[in-house]
Amino acid sequence: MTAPPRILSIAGSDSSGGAGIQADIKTITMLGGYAMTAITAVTAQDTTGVHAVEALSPDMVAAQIDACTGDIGVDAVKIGMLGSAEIAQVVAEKLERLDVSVVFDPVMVATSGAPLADETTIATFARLMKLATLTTPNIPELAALGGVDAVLDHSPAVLIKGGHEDGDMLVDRLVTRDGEVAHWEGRRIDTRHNHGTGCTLSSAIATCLGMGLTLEEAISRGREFVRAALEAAPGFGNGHGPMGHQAVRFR
Ligand code: PXL
Repeated sequence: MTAPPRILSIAGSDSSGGAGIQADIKTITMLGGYAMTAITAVTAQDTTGVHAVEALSPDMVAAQIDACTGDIGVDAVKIGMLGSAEIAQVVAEKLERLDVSVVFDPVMVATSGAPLADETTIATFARLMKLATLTTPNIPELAALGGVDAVLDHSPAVLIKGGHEDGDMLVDRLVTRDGEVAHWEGRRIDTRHNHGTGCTLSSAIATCLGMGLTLEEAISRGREFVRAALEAAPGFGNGHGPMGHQAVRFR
């Protein structure tokens, strides 16, 4: 048995289990990775919305990162919800000293529409994009970051996720400073149970990068994982329900 890739998710906790840290642990585990976490904030939420948010102290986030990197070690990192600008700065400080693949999901709002990052936190994203291997905005996030050229000023690669576009066929595009490198087209999976898709995709890509796959291979596999988990959504809750990570068997 070969050792699993060690994946660190730096993200917020979603009590309902569909997004955030919980989605990341399920994704990393189902893909054969070893999941570790640095929790930035705790949310009380269900499939209908976010009812309360409490960020941890920056020191506590730093201590979690140090504990993981110092003992077990890390092969790849996923960054999701940051909780505060101070936490974002501490995360950047820690990761700037690590030489591993980093997938940065610039989380701004929850699937339910609740804000998960304030203006001052979003202002720190340039520093995180700089250290990221890949930044994975959806269309509204890309607009808030100033468009693809603005993102590429900082991040070497951006995956523009087309899930918020209209129409039946959706396209995700991988763009670097050399232009579009690859794109993936897929038929829309028509479901309201799409909570946690962004978290799941970014942690799946991080896991695959940690296994040594190329960026394009990692994105392909990550997309397949998200689509399979969407198809397997159990239909829980009255709002945007969770995906079915537990049902995806790839190996
Ligand atoms: O998908 C964005 C996201 C990130 N992090 C947490 C979330 C969500 C969406 O609901 O709850 C903790």
